[in-house]
Amino acid sequence: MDEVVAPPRPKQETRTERPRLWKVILLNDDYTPREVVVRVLQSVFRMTEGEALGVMLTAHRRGACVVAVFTKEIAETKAQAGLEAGRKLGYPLAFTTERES
Ligand code: TYC
Repeated sequence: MDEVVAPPRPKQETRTERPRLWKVILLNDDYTPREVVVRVLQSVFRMTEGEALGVMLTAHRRGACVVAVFTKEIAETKAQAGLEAGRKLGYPLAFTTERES
């Protein structure tokens, strides 16, 4: 049987762009109790108590701390959820989002 050799296929350019990532940043304030910050970080960002304590202390000492990195929509949703969790308890806990790189 004759062998049929397929002609080489033209190379296809496939460019897969990496999704841009956004940081969720916790901001320090003078009113929210430390335990509240830790509790909100644990519930909204699924952190262990130790992780949450570290992030809270960094924000407390330096003014802000990156909590986590997500795609834009998830970062904004998480920041809003953190803000609402603090507000529900009567505190002005604040988060912002910032594009990474
Ligand atoms: N600075 C607050 C206090 O002394 C605690 C705190 C830490 C608040 C981090 C917000 O993002 C924050 N009670």
